[in-house]
Amino acid sequence: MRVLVLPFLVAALLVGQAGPAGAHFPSDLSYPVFQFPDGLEPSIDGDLSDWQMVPERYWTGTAELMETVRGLGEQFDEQDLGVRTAVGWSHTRNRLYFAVAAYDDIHNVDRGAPPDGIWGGDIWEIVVDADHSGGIYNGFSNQQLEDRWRSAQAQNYHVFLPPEQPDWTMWLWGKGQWVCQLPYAQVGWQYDGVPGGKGTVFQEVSLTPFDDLNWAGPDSSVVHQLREGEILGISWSFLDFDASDKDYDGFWNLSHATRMDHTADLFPDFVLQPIEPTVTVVADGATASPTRSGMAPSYPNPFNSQTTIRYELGTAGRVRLAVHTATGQHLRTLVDQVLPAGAYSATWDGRDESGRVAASGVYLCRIQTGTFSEVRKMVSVR
Ligand SMILES: [Ca+2]
Ligand SMILES: [Ca+2]
Ligand SMILES: [Ca+2]
Ligand SMILES: [Ca+2]
Repeated sequence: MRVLVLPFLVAALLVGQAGPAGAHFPSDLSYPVFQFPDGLEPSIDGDLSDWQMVPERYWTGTAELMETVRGLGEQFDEQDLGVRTAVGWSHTRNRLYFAVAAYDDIHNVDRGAPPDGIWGGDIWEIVVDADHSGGIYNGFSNQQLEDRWRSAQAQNYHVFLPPEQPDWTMWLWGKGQWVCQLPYAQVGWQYDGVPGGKGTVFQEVSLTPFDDLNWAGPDSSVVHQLREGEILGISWSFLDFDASDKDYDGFWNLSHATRMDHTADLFPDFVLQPIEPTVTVVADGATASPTRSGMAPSYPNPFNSQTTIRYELGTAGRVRLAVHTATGQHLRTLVDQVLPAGAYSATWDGRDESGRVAASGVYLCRIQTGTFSEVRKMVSVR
């Protein structure tokens, strides 16, 4: 971890250079950012079903956080605050996506009308340093520097969990509030509890990455172009207020350093991943995309050890492919995930969910998507 000396940083900024990339924190650790294929980017509505395709290794939780204000350290209590988070990106749309499911025992007590009333409410702070410049982005020595350079090297977004007022969902620390709205940013959320009670907030955020953010507006700012394989500095904090609006019940942050709210050198590294093989289209032709959905007869059929089921999706969506007995009893799920349009295959080895070999006989393979379903017979001969 490196703490920059302010005069040096200001000098670097004034000649138009980024600050040196810091040794990010914690060191020797990076997090993956899931690449959403074209057409499968999440809808920012608080419904996290479009994140089901994101494999487990992309998810982080309460255990990765450190409480740094009250002194709890790693002594988290998921009955007080329990979170599950993931980050995604889209090459075509040049956007970052964040998802959280946050359980809290006392969620978002109404402290009054915004903007003053937001303080003392539960907040998810997301900080982004897209070009990995590091550097100070808040707390400059005079107002002129503060006006220009706050949020320039990195952006500190406050996302309310959940917002007390529907039109007050996100706030940028600094003057550049224009980035908190479409087309630059969007917040969507759902909450299964009542304000002041316990419950889980499901929230999605999309953000535009910046090399330089100028509060004056987009014309004097520089959008960062996301590239596969590059490292971004990203962190977040969960500011949990419960009974009191004066004291944090917990200030939990991924960076493990409270001063990440001033210095982008303290952000963890996030690496933009290629598209996962599990969501890649197994296309018969290089650019072929089927226009109709359907399932072919399994082959071989009858079969002895295994049989292959080929199916095509005309549109992207959730697919369930399962084997049932002749009387309709569920035996085995072969596929249950969101897939892009394309041609696929799945194999059934004649075993049930617990690995037991099913007896010889007739079985049914059923495919179901949002728009069609089909059933085909398979005969097992042992
Ligand atoms: Ca969604
Ligand atoms: Ca709490
Ligand atoms: Ca930066
Ligand atoms: Ca709370």
